[in-house]
Formats: sequence, structure tokens, C-alpha cells
Amino acid sequence: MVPSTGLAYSLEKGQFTIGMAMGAGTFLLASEYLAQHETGPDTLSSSSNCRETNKMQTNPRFIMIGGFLGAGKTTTVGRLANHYRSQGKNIIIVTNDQASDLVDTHTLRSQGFQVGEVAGSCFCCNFNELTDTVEKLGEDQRPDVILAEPVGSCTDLVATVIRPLQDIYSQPLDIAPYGVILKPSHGARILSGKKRGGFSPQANYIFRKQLEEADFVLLNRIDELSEEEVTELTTLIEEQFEERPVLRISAKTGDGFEGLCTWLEQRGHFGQRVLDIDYEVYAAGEAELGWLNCQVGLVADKPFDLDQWLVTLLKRLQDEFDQAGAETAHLKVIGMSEGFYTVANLVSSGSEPTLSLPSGAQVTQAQLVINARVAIDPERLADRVRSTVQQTGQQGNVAVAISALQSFRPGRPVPTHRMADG
Ligand SMILES: Nc1nc2c(ncn2[C@@H]2O[C@H](COP(=O)(O)OP(=O)(O)OP(=O)(O)O)[C@@H](O)[C@H]2O)c(=O)[nH]1
Ligand SMILES: [Mg+2]
Repeated sequence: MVPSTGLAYSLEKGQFTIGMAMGAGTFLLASEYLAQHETGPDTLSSSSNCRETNKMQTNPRFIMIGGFLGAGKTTTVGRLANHYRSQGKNIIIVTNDQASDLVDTHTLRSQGFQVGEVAGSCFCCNFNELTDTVEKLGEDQRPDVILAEPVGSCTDLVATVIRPLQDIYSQPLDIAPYGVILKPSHGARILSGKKRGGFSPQANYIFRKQLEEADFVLLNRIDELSEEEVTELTTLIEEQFEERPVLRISAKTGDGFEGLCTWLEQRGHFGQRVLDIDYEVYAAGEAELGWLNCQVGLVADKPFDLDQWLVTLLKRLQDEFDQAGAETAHLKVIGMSEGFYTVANLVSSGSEPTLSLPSGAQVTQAQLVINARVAIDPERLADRVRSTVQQTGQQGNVAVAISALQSFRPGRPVPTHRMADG
């Protein structure tokens, strides 16, 4: 019998049972399932406890966490990095964006991690930059764990990143199963086929393809979801992407991370789901998004509340995009001032702007980095960001100066390698 795979989450106990549904309510531990099935040439290794260290591991463990824009990749990577750091492991993180000035890089560095940025194009189109960055970061001390966050509008990463790392890259890496985060706000609309999904069918195509190539799916933000919503989303994933175990997590609270760590320790025949993908549709989906990265300096005579300033800015931008009928994929801003860091995010047009990292700081100057990924023409996006930043400054008696601004549509993806066979 081919089991339908899944992870049971006990809301009562608030715990995960990693298991594969065998059809009659029986669950096997993931390690037991893998031991009974073809798992490839590698030996199976599983720890039932997130805190255990695998002493047999010699090559750096490469963990890539995928998922759509604003799904929770950076939050998950930060939490995993903290976990591995607490085990005494040496960690490096690689972030990725279509342009420089990435909020995520600053956010993860503010947590004390060693972070390298692949900027200018995605990992798949800049594979050598990914490996160069890993090597450079590992020059002083060999990493035990490499955490990589790809661009949230990217897919086909198994064929263009994981398999080339496994088969071509000269340095041996120990590649973890590939987990992709499902973003509930857009996922519920896209997977249920509701008309107002927010994005075009081409962008929805990317969202689906990301899940299709996953070894397992992370249903994130369970801290905000009702039990019914969790069940509904899990069912949608299981129906549409068979044999992808679904782990329910909250990257915010850490709920479910023990199960995630256990999954990430599995060894076997992972990273093999090479997509059958239409690059025309993929390129059109990416090009639907206006992309903006900019830097802004703030100066005031009197101290102002940095957290409040950023939330006000995002609320105003949200209103602007609503008026333009443009869906937000992710709008994020980091404010930095004398050792204080504030991060504010808006993950969809229907959400509220939130502070993912409040600083509580009263400041008279700050540097901001704004990253916006919105389904709007990039010129209009830039105009609206410029004018909204200025207005927010004027009303709060803060002088603003935009020092760098890039806005564009992502270009057609042209992978360095694409390994579809075998
Ligand atoms: N409530 C809640 N918020 C979350 C959770 N995970 C992430 N977030 C928030 O969602 C927003 C986006 O999270 P990120 O980790 O930046 O998402 P991302 O996938 O890295 O986004 P991009 O890099 O832009 O694609 C932030 O405000 C996070 O604090 C979660 O489990 N629960
Ligand atoms: Mg991120």
C-alpha cells in the first residue's frame, strides 16, 4: 500500500507526531517509514530529539528553505540558526535577492549571524556566486550548517540548485530534505482556486510549483490559524501535492520546530522532485511583480518612535497599493539606529502591518532599508514609495533623504545549470 503521507499535529498536546498516515489512522515515525522504504544509497540517520547532535556528520549540512514571498523563510532560518548555534555548531547563512540592499541580510546579521548575500539574481541563475559565497564565509572556520534562503518568487530549485550541488559542485555537501513553506494568506486563496487570489494565474503557477518540488511542506503561522483553517489547508496541500508530508509550524513562536529539526536530520533520496515546468509562464509570473529596494536616511530635531514610524509608513503604503488595486506579496522595512533594529512587514494586502522586530527605540536619526514586492508596475511602485516616504516624514517632522533606489521587474530566469535527468 502506498501511504498518504502527512504529519499529525495534536492541537490538544501542542506537539507534533511525525508520521505517515497508513490509511487506518496508524502513524509511523518518519524514521520508521524511511527505514521501510527505498531511501537511496545514504544511510538513514534520524534523531528523535532536536537537541541531539549527529556525530557522524562530517560534510557541512546544506539546508535550503523555500517558499513564496513573505512566507516566513527568514524567520524560520533565523530560528533554525539559533537552534544550531545553541548546539555549538558553526553556521553560515546565505540570503538572496534580485538586487542589493536586502532587509533579510540586515535582519539576520542583527541577530549576530554570519550572513552572505547573493544579490543581482536568484541562486539558480547565479549558482557560482552561491558557491563562492559559501566558500568565502567558510574561509575562517568550516561551517557545520549552511542555511540558504532563495528568492521567494523562485522555483525549479531542485533542478537548478540542489542537484547541481549534489552532482557538480566540487565540495561535498550533506544536503538536507528540501522544505517549502506555505504562506496561508495567499495559499488559502490560490490552492482553493478562489477567483480573487490576488495575483495572476502565472504568479499562482510559481506558488504551486514551489510546493510541487518540495520534499515536505511547512504550513506556517499556525499561531494565527484556527483548527479548522489548519485542517483545511493541510487537506488542500495533501490533495494537490501527494506524498509531501505537511509539518505545521509557527516560525514566530517556535511551535513545531522540534518536528522540523527532526525532518531536517533525515538522510535519504531527497531533492529529487525535478519539475516539469514552463519557463514562459514562470517568467511571466515573476515579471508581474514590481520589485523595489531602497535606502532612506531619517533625521529629526526631537526623538521619535522608530517602531511607530515604520508601522505608519507601511500602513500608508498599504493604502496606496489598495487604491492602485495592487496586491502586496511582501513589503518589509528595517530601521537601524545606534545598535537598535526595528523590522516591520506587510505580507498581503488584506493583512495588517506588523512589527516582527520592535526596538522600542526613540531616535533622532535612523537608516532604513525598504524592500517591496508588489503586483504593480515598477515605476508606479517607485513613485508611490518616494511620495509616501516624504509625506510620512513631513507629518512626523522627520527629514527624509532617499539615498538609493532600484525598482524593476525581475528578468527571465536563465539557470546556470539545469539537471533534469537521472
Ligand atoms: N504570526 C506569525 N507571523 C509570522 C510567522 N512566520 C513569519 N511571520 C511574519 O511574517 C512576515 C514575513 O516573514 P519573513 O520570514 O520575512 O518571510 P520571508 O519568506 O523571508 O519573506 P521574503 O524574504 O520577502 O520572501 C514577518 O512579519 C514575520 O514576523 C508565524 O509563524 N506567525
Ligand atoms: Mg526573507
